[in-house]
Amino acid sequence: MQLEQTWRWFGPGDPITLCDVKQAGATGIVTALHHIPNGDVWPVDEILARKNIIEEHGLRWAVTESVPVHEDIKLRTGRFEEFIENYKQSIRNLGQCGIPVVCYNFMPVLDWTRTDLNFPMPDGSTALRFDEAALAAFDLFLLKRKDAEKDYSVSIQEKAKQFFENLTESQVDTLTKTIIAGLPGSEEGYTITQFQKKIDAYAECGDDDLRQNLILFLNEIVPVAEEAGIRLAIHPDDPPFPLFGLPRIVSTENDLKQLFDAVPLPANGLTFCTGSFGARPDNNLTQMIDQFGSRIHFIHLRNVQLEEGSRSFYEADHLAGSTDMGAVMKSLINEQVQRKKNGRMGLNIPMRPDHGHKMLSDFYTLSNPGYSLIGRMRGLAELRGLEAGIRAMTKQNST
Ligand code: CS2
Ligand code: MN
Repeated sequence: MQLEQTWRWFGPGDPITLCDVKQAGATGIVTALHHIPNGDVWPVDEILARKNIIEEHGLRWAVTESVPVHEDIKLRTGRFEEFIENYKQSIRNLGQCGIPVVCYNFMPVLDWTRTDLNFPMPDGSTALRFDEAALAAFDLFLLKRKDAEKDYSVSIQEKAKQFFENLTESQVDTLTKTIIAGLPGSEEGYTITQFQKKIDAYAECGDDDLRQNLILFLNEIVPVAEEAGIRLAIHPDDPPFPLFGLPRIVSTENDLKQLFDAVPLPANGLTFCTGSFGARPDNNLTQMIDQFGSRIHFIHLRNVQLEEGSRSFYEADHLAGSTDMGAVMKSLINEQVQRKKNGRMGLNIPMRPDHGHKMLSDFYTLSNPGYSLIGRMRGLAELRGLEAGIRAMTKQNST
């Protein structure tokens, strides 16, 4: 018994190869058919082709991350009925091909959001960072969103102004691209005009409306997943607080409770992303694992360093930062022990190092922001050691 060590691979175009992944020590692959337009059905032959490449390398396709949810589904407008039917068919097709877990998210407009992809760490590596003042600067002075100032404290507004005044033209361009052009795995990217239009579409959609739309979506897809032998794993909001006045519904323990109470079937599960939940000091991660452990179908392990007095954070080393990764790992091992006692399947919950620093030879090779080879390999190695150490100490060995 052990967490399954997995690695996100963006497919044949990923500069990091499956041979690299093998040497990094992962056995499971997390991937998606990124070339299929958002909303379309994933055909069986395409799924099988990807599965074959992975298996030819002696690896296993453990998790699909993500099958993206079309904006029309989130808003229940336009072609949402057709897109939900397509989503169901993709789930059935993945089930038929034996891929057991599907990760997805329900964040409006933007997938994960950062403001700096090259934040220097004291050791010379670089990290991803979210700076509340930089985000506010974009919102207030570039996007110029109506009433945006209501969403920021006076001190953040002042910092944003200063920050903006010191930006060169090329820094403005980089900041804009970083926020709205789409980070790895986001299937959509926008220009400022397109982005404003997308935000406007949510003018009448508050938290309760979006939550209702998610529940209606789950009512349709969870039974299909149960039947197809698929476990669904919603990824939390990253970061876990509202951006650009948009609704946010998967950020806290209370959000999770509402989702699981509304649709109790076991296939309605969670991607436990410590980096996302951990960016809110009021989220108690071990308590969340204790409470929703049986729902965790996929784990992202990443540490964030919170910065006092704002919502800013940077991605720290996996065993540094504001999250007590040892305590998290202990709780996850406990969850596995419970599962074993209950005779439950899915003991080897898939886990991946979620992002890594750019370090050493990462600076001389290509990789997607956050998805470096050496940085993630270091993260995975540290997490593997942490798990083995805790198991040795608590005699929860890996058999
Ligand atoms: C991000 C996202 O934090 C993360 O895991 O890298 O790509 C995330 O995996 C997706 O939003 C999940 O749907
Ligand atoms: Mn994550």
